Amino acid sequence: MEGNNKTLGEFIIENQKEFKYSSGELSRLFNSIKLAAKVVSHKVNKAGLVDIVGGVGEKNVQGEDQQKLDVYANQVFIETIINRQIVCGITSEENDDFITVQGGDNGNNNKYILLMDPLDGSSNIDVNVSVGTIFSVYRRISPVGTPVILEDFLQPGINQVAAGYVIYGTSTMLVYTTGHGVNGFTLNPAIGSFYLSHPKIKFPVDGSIYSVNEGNYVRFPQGVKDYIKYCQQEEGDRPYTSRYIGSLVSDMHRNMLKGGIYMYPTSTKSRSGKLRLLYECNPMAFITEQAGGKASDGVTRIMEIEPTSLHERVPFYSGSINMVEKVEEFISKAQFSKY
Ligand code: P6P
Repeated sequence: MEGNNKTLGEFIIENQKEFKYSSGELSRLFNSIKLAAKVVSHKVNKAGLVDIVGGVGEKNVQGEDQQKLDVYANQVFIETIINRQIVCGITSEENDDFITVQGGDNGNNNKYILLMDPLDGSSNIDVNVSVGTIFSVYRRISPVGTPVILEDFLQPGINQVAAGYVIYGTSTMLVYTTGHGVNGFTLNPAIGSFYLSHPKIKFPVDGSIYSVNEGNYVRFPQGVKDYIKYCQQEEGDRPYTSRYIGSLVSDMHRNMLKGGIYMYPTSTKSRSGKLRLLYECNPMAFITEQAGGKASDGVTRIMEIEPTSLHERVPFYSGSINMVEKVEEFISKAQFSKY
């Protein structure tokens, strides 16, 4: 305890029973994520001083320049998770295919799989803007004791057993859910422990912040253009405030605390949108819904989308329920008026 704030470890033990199917597995899982987050946080906070900023000259499966910290964070999370004997497979934004975690000589008895974006928003790294790690956990569907298969990773978001993010900002925070609400823990770097700083986070039902890359305005669907113009009208509590950091974890974290909507629509430049369903949209949707918000692709609930490939992209609208329903209304009207 620090003051009257319990540590992440104490909180997990107290809430162990909430993690269904667990036999101490939640603790082991989160202990590995906690450790990896501390190691990456240390490196991120020294990025300007140590030669780990900038690209490595490689491109990841998304065709994006891999930043050195991307590669580093990916390695740290993968190695830490594998060493804890808790998962049978891992999917990462940085890896083309999923990683099979070898079990002991009797095959792999681990029951969980992890999907992650090890360092989201990495283009912000060398300009000293907050970045984050996003993770999502499922129970495997293939038989325990056999190698993990692709279908284990292609489950809809409603099957998630845990999801969370680490935000490497002015302070490092771990925010997660196991389906019983959302809690935030802040790292005290002097001690190396995460302390419960944001218990039972709730998305305000309404908000006045909209987060979207307005540089793509001309490429957006008509309904999205109509909603953005609605946000900019002088009426009632509008115009709203436009806040867009270009780092999903940072934009979503701020909007969850203050009220707002994050949008990454389809556009004539990215027909399916940009964000990846499995390790960005689903975990952020789980957290959003557990905090009382809403997350959709503009029409369908994100967590009910049936995935078809590891790195598939979907349009993403997530945040205060009234704001998401408003943009869905504009999208529906524009679709309807087209015929
Ligand atoms: P754009 C970072 O690359 C990311 O995946 C999200 O973190 C962020 O919100 C978005 O892409 C920014 O994309 O096209 O607006 O620069």
